[in-house]
Amino acid sequence: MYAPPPWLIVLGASLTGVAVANVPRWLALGLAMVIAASGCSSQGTVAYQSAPPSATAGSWTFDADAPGSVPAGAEIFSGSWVVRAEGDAPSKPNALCQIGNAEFPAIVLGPVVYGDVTVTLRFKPISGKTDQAAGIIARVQDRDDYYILRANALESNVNLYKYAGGRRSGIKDGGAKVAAGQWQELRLEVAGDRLRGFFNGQLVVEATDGTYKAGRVGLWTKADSVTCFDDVVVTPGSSTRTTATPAAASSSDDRTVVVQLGEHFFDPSSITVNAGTTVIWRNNGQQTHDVHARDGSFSSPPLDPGNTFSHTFTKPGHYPYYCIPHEGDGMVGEVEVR
Ligand SMILES: [Cu+2]
Repeated sequence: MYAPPPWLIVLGASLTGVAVANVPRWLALGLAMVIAASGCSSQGTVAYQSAPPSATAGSWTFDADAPGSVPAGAEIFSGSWVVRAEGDAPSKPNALCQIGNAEFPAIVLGPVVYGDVTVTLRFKPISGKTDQAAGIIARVQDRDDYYILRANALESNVNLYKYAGGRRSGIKDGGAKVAAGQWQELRLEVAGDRLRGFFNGQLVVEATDGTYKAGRVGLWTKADSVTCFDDVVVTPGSSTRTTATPAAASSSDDRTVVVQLGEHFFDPSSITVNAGTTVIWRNNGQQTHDVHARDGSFSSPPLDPGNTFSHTFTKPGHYPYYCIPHEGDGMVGEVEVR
């Protein structure tokens, strides 16, 4: 006959009050439940099933935030995040930078919950011996559960990850030549269960995962990465379009060129840029205009006065474009990429 050790009798009696003879069976059941519970938590916590219809676009240039502060409404999960002046920021003077050291520094930018969403930003990896990472997090449930798209200047890749129950697992890797010390563009589109990562306007990684349906958005780095972020634009829906970034349009960055829209012209109507340049069209007119490439390689939504649209040209070529309502009025332009 089985004789339980004295500590087990005490444990069984004090926790359950069951008869001593039943302790081994109770213990086995209890262990099974603990194993099952920990298995569940590694699947991640799902806090949001959908987004409220009120989810609106947001943009962050950090230029109205005081240096040394954290942007209003942001929530730091991990790491040391601070607004500071960066001399070469795409929109001057400020950027939001991660300057500390943690396993996975992360910050949520605001309280808005999005379902399908597109997050576009500029980033500059500055230093880091272990890592030089820059990431976007989306469908954030809490500090332990979200999707990550991250670029790494040490590994030359742009990868998708799932963070669930505080554990990171790879979804898919994509190759891209990420440079240290340069401002580059990263974009994450999440639509349904499809995740797409873009680097400097090029699709570099695509996968599906159905764990998270909706959530907040934010920024991410890894380990000792010192990384700055600027011109974050969050748009509900899966559109690749970018609107309402007036600060970006005033940039004097030589990798950024601004074209004004008026009645009924583009100014300048003909530009020549180097590959990798981002062109920002800004509607300074009184009417609604738009920007459409003849080859379909870029296409804006209707741009109300004051709104902008941007496209990064990565391949040399000739790119004529036009405004749909005013093409007949001669509202056409062209970009020469060398
Ligand atoms: Cu027009």
